[in-house]
Amino acid sequence: APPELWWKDGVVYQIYPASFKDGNGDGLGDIPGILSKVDYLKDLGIDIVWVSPMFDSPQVDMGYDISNYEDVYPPYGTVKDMEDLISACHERGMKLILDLVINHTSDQHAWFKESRSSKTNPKRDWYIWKPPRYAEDGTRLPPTNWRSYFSGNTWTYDELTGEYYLHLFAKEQPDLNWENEECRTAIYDSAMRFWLDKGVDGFRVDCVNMYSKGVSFQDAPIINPHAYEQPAWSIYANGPRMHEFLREMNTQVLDIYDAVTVGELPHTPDPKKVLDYVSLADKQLSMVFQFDIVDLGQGASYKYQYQPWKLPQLKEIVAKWQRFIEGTDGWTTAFCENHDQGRSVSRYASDSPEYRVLSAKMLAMMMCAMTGTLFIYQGQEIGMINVPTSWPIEEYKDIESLNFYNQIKATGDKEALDYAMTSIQILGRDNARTPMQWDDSAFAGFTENKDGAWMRVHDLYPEINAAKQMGEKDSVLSFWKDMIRFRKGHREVLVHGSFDMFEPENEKTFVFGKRFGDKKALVVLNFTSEEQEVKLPEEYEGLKFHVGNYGDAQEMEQSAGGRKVRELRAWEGRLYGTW
Ligand code: TEU
Repeated sequence: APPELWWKDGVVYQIYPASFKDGNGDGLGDIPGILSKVDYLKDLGIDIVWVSPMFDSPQVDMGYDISNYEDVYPPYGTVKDMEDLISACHERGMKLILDLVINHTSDQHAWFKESRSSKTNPKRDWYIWKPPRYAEDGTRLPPTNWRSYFSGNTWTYDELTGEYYLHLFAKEQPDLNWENEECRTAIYDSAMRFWLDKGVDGFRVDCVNMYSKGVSFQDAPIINPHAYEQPAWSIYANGPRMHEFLREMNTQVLDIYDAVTVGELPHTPDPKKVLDYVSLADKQLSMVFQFDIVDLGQGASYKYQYQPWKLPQLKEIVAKWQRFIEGTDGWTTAFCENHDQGRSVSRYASDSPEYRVLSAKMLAMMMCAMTGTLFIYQGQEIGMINVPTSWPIEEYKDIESLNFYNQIKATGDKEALDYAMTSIQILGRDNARTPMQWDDSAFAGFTENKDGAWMRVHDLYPEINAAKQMGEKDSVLSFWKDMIRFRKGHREVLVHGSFDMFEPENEKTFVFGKRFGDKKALVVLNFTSEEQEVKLPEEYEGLKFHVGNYGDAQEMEQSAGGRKVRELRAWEGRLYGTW
């Protein structure tokens, strides 16, 4: 790839600072903790480290509520620690990217404090303020009926000036007004140039399609007749000036630093619309996270209303976002975990004691064979799984899960509450936020604090931990390491190849091929706990076996001879190539 596209072949590792590694024994992860694990990341084969928000913050939403872009949350460390981390990554040939959270700030940010102080404050217009509406009987109503991501209305009334301010997330996360040019300029300076000047290589851009809300602020259509607040993303996402804003951000900042960006792009199922963000010629974003794969199983209007799904749905999603760049100048991403999602082994495969290791390796094989920049979330490389279903709601910390749980609890509907809890157990964000399991010492070696970690450590840490897996050739960690190396060794076909899917309707197995020039790779995966037969597709005949997640796959292949059918065991995956 040309040098400016270094990020296409990169393997990215996402760090969630609170839960990665505690360096000072206070029970909370921190930047010195990350520094102590930089060699671990290098050894895994990581090219780009993405650190989730470590900026100063009241932590209402785990740092996605920033009170000062130019400082670090003191329990995580200092700006100097970040400079050391940037150097440590660069010294090892790795890049570092930060989270860019610029749809909103914390209500404790100096900008918002000024904005709310009076209607005539120069920063009043930096946030979105609107007068109340009134019902016929005189009741005061918010400007729109929009439901916030964290339950309740997106508008909070401020007594001091008698107006409402907008917040798509928590009321402590007021939305910035991107229509205001001064505000945009301040964002570019404070959230971006400040860190780019220190050497960071780019950003994961939070909520990248929500900055342009339009100007009409109309009510959302009523989907749930039992509530006032309605899901409103169809109104505020992908607004009219979105691309204009991103082009401006690119020309004024990103392009000058050759910075990479990966935008978070929820609510955008149309490939043409996604391409509008990532077309290289249009100079907006390098790539995005399209949400279909992580939305699988979520309720249509409420995330935590789990909907069972079947394998053809997953396959169609994968195929769609593998293929959407073909014949274009856009780029795609391969990911199935992050800090907002349940663990992939639990969601897409099996986390039962017999199958979780096989499942984790099978998913690793699938991910490492995908076209696009590959993203791994901390703990995915050791096959961490969702929190045990025996944990009561009191162990959960996330504002999104807790607010939804309490909203349902208030209705007194026991059945609905059970359903919410089951859904949170599968999809809840806390599943990804339990402390990283480093070894089998107390609190998984995450912290030396005698009172433990800020969030309960997963009960299975004596079995699922990095130190144990480091020493085992057939562990999930070793498998990931080998797979990453394999992916890099065959980068054309695996990272850049075109995608073929076979038997899209098959509910048990996933068979896909990759092509680049004369080179082909074939991946066959069994997504069940029973034996399944797969037919090797004619177009991919005569390939050589290269990787399997069962130790004896090579022997099985030899005894298969020239046959065109394979018996795959529970959660078995095999990869073949023309080379
Ligand atoms: O998430 C924004 C987002 O689009 C939501 O879908 C999000 O995935 C959340 O789970 C709601 O269901 C980003 C961050 O990734 C998330 O952690 C933050 O809470 C949010 O922005 C606000 O900054």
